[in-house]
Amino acid sequence: MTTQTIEFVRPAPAQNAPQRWSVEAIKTLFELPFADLLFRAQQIHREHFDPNAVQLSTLLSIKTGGCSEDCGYCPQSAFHDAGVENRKMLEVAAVIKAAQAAQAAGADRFCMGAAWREPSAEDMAAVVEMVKEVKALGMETCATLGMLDDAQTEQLRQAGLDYYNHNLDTSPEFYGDIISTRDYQDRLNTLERVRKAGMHVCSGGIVGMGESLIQRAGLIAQLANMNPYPESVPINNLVKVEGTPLANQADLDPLDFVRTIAVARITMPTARVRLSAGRQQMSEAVQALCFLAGANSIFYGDQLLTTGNPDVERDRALLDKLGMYPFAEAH
Ligand code: SAM
Ligand code: DTB
Ligand code: SF4
Repeated sequence: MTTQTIEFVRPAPAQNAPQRWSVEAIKTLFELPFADLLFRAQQIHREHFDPNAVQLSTLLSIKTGGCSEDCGYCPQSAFHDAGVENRKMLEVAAVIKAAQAAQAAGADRFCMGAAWREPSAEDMAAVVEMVKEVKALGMETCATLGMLDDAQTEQLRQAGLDYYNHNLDTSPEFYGDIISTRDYQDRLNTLERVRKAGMHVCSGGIVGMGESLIQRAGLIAQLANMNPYPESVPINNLVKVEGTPLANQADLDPLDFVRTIAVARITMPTARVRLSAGRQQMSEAVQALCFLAGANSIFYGDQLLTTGNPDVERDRALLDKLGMYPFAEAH
């Protein structure tokens, strides 16, 4: 796989028309008859993408556990007792080895995640080295390290970081029910810095945390109304981890998850919409509906950060069964 191939499959930066989505208009999309919603999403998907191609992104937790934030869903928060140890940051060599293995298995993007509120100067020196070396392998690079200041954003850009992931997670109205240690505006500020520095923005959220329909619509409105909207939009289904405050949250109806993917596709036509956390708990039929609804990216590899993900063989078998293929292997 060459860098050139990866450049070719990357979608054009989102140059969205100055169309603003009201939360009400998005709620109306959610309430469409299921077939009408999926038809509309599929039409838009086909206008912008090969509908049978999917982007494969492998995640690696480069610093696990002991996080100073209190995000109610997260097993890595030091506020919860989810049995996740506070580990040291991985060595650069271990990260590169994992990236090479991911590339050999067919991943085209490698995302390095850290359980930090924000990186320290010392952390940044190691991450810069990781980004440079993963980039040199010819993979797309992504990192998710918490909040960034201007200097850190610039350091990452210069190291060759293609995408920065920082999720809004939910709507502004529901946010305070889930996280108290930093506010919504902090997240918007980090995303703005990433955008200004010229990196691609990866931002999405989690559904199934007990949000109302209007709050779910509110998350999509926040994302879709960014100008430009994120190039990459991960939609996570809450992974309920024992020991976190959301461990006993009621299951989201899987069809409501599919609807969220469809609404993301309709409101952000050229974004990679990633069917993200929660796939291990999802049937193949629901995953197939997500692809039909416009999802065209998945996390690939048997581990997310601290929780499981379908293994590579199982995902390859599912893609084969659906006549789908990785973007990087298209044409
Ligand atoms: N610490 C950094 C931050 O929060 O920005 C980066 C890593 S953090 C684990 C990245 C994202 O993972 C969160 O914003 C959240 O959307 C997602 N996430 C964490 N725990 C999850 C869970 N149990 N279920 C679904 N998504 C989860
Ligand atoms: C994203 O939106 N989801 C990923 C990635 N970006 C960093 C993380 C999912 C984490 C699921 C829980 C865990 O494995 O700890
Ligand atoms: Fe920390 Fe990120 Fe988990 Fe929040 S989501 S507790 S910031 S690792």
